[in-house]
Amino acid sequence: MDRIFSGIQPTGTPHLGNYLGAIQNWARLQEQSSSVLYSIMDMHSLTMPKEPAVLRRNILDTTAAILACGIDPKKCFLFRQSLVPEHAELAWILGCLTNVPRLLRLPQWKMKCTSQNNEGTVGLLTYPVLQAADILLYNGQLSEYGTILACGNISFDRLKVYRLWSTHVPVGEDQVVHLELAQDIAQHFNKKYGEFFPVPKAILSTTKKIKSLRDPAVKMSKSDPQKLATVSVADSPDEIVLKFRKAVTDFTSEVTYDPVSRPGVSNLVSIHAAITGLSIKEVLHQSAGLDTARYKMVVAESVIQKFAPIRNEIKKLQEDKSHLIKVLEDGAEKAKELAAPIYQEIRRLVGFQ
Ligand code: AQP
Repeated sequence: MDRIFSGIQPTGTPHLGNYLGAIQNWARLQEQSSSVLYSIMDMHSLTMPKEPAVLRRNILDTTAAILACGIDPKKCFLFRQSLVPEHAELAWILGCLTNVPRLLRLPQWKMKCTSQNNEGTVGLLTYPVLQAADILLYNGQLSEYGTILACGNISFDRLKVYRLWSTHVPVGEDQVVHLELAQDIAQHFNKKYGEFFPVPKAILSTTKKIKSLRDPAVKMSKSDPQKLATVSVADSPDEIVLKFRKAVTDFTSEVTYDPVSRPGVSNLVSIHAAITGLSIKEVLHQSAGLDTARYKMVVAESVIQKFAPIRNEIKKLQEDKSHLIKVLEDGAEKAKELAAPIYQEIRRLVGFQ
């Protein structure tokens, strides 16, 4: 049986990149397995410190946005990471199996550490180990002891049933190295303590990284300080139009797709294709004859159409905070139920029990 695990950091309202690169895919995946876990990664978000009140608000805003995008708590377990402390406990165990030089080589460390003036924290260095724990916590081999069976005069001994969970993790390209680390850690654990973790597998999102509208050399990010760079799923039509109107392109007015020499306009084409479900070729065919100024408005309109119902739903959901809190708490209870037997077995294997 396959389990699916993925998460999002509550670092602000999700944006077009989060939607196209992750959440849209999550909505499809929740239909494909009865064991799907989506987590609001509040512990991860502390790697870039936030005021407590801001974090509290972001957790609920992210939850409202995810529900509004079609994630249904009846079809998946939607929970807040810190409500399941086994994530942190397992991260400690796995951290004791991970070499520091392996972490120092990860590209995200180098990039984020530079953005913190080369004074990265222990949390920033080791969060990929916490990511490994997030996945492996739901990925053990569960051993269940069935009841003693009697059949005629043949009695069976206690029946040992092994169920093998293999976890599939939907990831963007930039996260592949972190999933490889989780695979290595799982193998290291198995070598030291005996075969226990099936090695997790990546489901690569087909959507390429959506780039900043102000600088197509970098990805769209919640934490980008430039307000016009990021289109939030909760933006009004006027805000969306303004952001696309100001999107950085180049001096050629034709609409073409060439991410290397024309990154700005190619980003618009990628957004247009992903939001409408058309291929790049179909989008270019439809846009033949438009100049980039008019094309920006076509793309803006397609985003407005997609986000209008989501925006209305977010507003409704934000009015009932206690409902959002309950969704996350109920999800955490269910996630704990899945994690508990696996974590108990890990405790036994390492000698804590
Ligand atoms: N620009 C993007 N294009 C496509 N996919 C993206 N994702 C993030 N940005 C883009 C995918 O969204 C999921 C959740 O991301 P996250 O919030 O856990 O972390 P992140 O990648 O660090 O996202 P942000 O928006 O850039 O947040 P901040 O600014 O806080 O760091 C992931 O699957 C990610 O690949």
